[in-house]
Amino acid sequence: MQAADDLRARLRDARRIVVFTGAGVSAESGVPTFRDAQTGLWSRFRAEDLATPDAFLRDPVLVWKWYAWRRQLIAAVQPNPAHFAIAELGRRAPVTVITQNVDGLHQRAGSGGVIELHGNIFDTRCFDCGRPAHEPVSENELPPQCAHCGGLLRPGVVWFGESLPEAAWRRADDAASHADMFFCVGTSGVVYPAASLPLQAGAAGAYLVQVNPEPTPADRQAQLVLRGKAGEILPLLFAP
Ligand code: BJW
Ligand code: ZN
Repeated sequence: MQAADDLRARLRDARRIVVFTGAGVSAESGVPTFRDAQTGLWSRFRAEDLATPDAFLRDPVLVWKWYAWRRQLIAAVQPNPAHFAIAELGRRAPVTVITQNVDGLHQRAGSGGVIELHGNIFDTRCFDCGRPAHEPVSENELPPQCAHCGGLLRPGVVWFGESLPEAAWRRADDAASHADMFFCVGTSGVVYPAASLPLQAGAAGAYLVQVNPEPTPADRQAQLVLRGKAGEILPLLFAP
């Protein structure tokens, strides 16, 4: 109770709040996480077979089938109470949402200015010339081709070994180093450079809050570790 009151007071006084999210924030919407032992995507598929440029060049149809399946799944789900609580906090307070998620659920819940570190699964661009493609990708004509250069089209996400979008990374880096409160929600904290943001915010003096049912490497740096589901904890934490 004391901790909850203390947190509410900090939230009221905070001038720069960052909410940094990972796959766990969308788990309660029905989007599989990556690394959860039973339900995570990597328990059924190997990351290196699907989420690297080499994997794509080796078998673009296989990779596209995986993304087409996930696009369909994500289009059919709804934001959950965690997304809505974050959007609601953003209407009352100076919040920057930084997400590793590619599902667009924060935006659908009403958050503005969301920084997408790993792209968006619904974007498509050319692997060769980089131009965006706006036509829907048909599952019957895989792999899709670029109308400009004939190269292969790819999903607009960041794979292992690729750099993060420069502008998004700059904004995230700036927000983390100037935050006075930093909420780290539903991420295993093992994928870099994203995983460095909470550590960087903590080192710069932010009050670091960790929300996750499981332990994570960033727990040691956190002032407050809340073990539980984002969809249950955030609506309580961010209630007006
Ligand atoms: C709940 C919950 C509930 C469940 N409520 N919580 C050593 C040092 C630094 C870097 C490296 C290194 N070795 C290798 C690297 C590079 C690599 C990396 O970090 N690898 C590590 C795995 C070791 N990083 C990169 O390659 C990045 N680029 C880069 O470094 O560029 C520089 C460079 C250039 C050239 C060569 C080398 C370097 C790019 C990383 C791109 C990540 N891409 C993915 C796929 C996106 C596309 C797609 O969706 O298909 O991004 S991988 C995947 O992991 C996805 C996620 O955004 C990301 C993070 O996962 P996240 O969100 O944390 O999910 P999970 O599943 O891991 O965790 C879920 C959590 O939720 C768990 O903790 C649960 O407990 C919790 N949870 N239910 C709250 N209800
Ligand atoms: Zn092209």
